[in-house]
Amino acid sequence: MSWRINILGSGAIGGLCAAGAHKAKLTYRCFVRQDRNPLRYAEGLDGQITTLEYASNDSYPLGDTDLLIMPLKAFQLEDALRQWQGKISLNTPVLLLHNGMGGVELARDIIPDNPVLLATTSHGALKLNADTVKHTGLGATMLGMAFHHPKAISLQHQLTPIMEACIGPVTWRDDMHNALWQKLLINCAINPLTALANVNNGELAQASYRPTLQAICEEVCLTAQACGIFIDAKSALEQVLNVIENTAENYSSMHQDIAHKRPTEIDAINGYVVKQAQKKGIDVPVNTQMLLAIKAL
Ligand code: KPL
Repeated sequence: MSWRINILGSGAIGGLCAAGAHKAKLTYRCFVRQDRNPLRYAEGLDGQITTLEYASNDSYPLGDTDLLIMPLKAFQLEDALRQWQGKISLNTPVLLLHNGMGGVELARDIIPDNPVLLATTSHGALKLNADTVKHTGLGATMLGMAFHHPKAISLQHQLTPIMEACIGPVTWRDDMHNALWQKLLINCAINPLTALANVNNGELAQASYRPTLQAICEEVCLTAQACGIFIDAKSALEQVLNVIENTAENYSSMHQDIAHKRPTEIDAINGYVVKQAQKKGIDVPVNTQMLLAIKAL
């Protein structure tokens, strides 16, 4: 059975997925909204340029062996899910790939019968201009089910190799929610600080940022624990420092959004932590400060 991969949007991570599918000779097409330019080129870590395939601005019905990948911003997801909900069969797997939280709740609400997968990636990517994306840092991707589905095991076997080609290396996680909280922690620490200070990720290795990074990690860990997810604060800070080192040359997605005057994902990142903390009666002053400072920009 040959899968057709459908990639939504014109974002940097979607561009990486398309380039990976192209190089592996998989069948894929990219869809963008009517008013948006499609991505045309992807520059690999080795400098090699891939010319991407592009379907059209018109979405068309997707069947059971069409994988729909949604590498969108968290705030674009609701509209996109509503737009595609009538165009996909109930068996079409939908893969959410965004920073921050909130996608699972939307998918459960809008496409409750479809198999929904979640992915989170630490690959770095940058849009050089409207039609070119550049792979800026080698990362890894975690993949798992968003919620229970009877076909979960066969989907794991079918879709892991596909995603491996698109944006590997891929690790399948049965505890995807833990993985998402770990990525949330990294985004809470790196994204607002780089955007506010107008620096690349590597700058955050300076000692002056350490107390803020540590406070963010501690607050996120406390909130995660109250939500039933255990992340140790010490290893959390170590993880953040590792990502800072491995993506030192990258500008975070929030830095890029602020620099291009685009809406940010702050509500799904630090905003999500602040909301969960409020529900649990936990004080998270540094995450609140990040949220307010980014909103004020
Ligand atoms: O996910 C990222 C982002 O920029 O959104 C990190 C891991 C921080 C890499 O820049």
